[in-house]
Amino acid sequence: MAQVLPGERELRRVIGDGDGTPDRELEGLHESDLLELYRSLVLLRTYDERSLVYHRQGRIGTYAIFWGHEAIQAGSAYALAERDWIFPSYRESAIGLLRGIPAATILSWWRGHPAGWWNPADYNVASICVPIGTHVPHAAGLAWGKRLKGEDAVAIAYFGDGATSEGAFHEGANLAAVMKAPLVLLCNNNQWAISTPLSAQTAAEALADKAVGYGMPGSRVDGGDVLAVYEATREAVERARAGEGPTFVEAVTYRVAPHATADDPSAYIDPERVEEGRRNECVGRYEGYLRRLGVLSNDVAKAVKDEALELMRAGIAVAEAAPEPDVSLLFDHAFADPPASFGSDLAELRRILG
Ligand SMILES: Cc1ncc(C[n+]2csc(CCOP(=O)(O)OP(=O)(O)O)c2C)c(N)n1
Ligand SMILES: [Mg+2]
Repeated sequence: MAQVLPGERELRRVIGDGDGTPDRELEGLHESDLLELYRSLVLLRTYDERSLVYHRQGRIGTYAIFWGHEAIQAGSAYALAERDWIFPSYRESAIGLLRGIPAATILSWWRGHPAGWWNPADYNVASICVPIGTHVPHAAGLAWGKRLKGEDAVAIAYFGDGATSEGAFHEGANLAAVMKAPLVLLCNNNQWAISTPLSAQTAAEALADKAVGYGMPGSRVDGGDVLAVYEATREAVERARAGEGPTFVEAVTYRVAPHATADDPSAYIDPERVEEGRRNECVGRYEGYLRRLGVLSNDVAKAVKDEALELMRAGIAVAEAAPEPDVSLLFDHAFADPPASFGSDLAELRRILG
């Protein structure tokens, strides 16, 4: 386990560059695991690329693009067991696909339709969190609760570089460390919080340094290297399950897409740095690794892509076929015991909507 101390800045990598830097092989990962990870990466990439198209066609609303972040999401999720809980931010909106949440459900969420709701307990995937960092204490609390109940489930919370400046991040990280909650703090450091660069976000040299202040280990990995993310998360999960408490994993990448479909980064971003990031994107890097190992053929690559495209075609069709929601849905799922006023509130709403 890497204990990041000030001065240690090396990013952990498994995938080489196919040239001077050699590939490593990870113990315990078989060919079937490597291909499963590939499927996850391609599924997320396809979800993201199709979503951008659906947005432009007016079929979903504003959408937070995660192109280039797939390795962080697929690599870390693969290190979890089914009983472990995922707390996504809007940047990981589709991570539930890897737990069997239908594409139609997530697309419905982006359509602002109540069919985008799911019961977190059905998948051990919490609701997508849009307020920055507010889910970190939720994840810490759930993890702590699991420990108190003697269950060995772990929670993982995903958040960005910008979230590390939020009070909620501090509260969640501190509580988890003091209580030895089995939590993985997975920071997607894409070096931007909308238009705020990392240099204006923090005076820390590395975000992983923050772990030291909470008394937990931190590791720093190449966020474009799905296997490095997997390895670091696997170690963090083992540590959490062994009762040793939380770990901070900083996955370093670069946001090469707009923050969201409503953003125009040309006002603030360096186009050459974006080009470099696009050339070095994570799905292609992993494909290169698998081909060097002789594990991936053109036929398999095509079948995996076709399957993902079909899932999206079917998903958007189901989402678009959902009937207009009844306004009573606004009141469902909010309270176990709804207050008496709900009846008259709903009647009022129906009267206004005609
Ligand atoms: C509490 C709160 N404050 C402000 C915002 C507006 N906001 C939306 S995204 C964002 C930037 C977050 O950046 P980062 O944490 O780095 O995540 P990224 O979007 O890069 O994945 C901000 C400030 C918000 N959603 N919630
Ligand atoms: Mg960011």
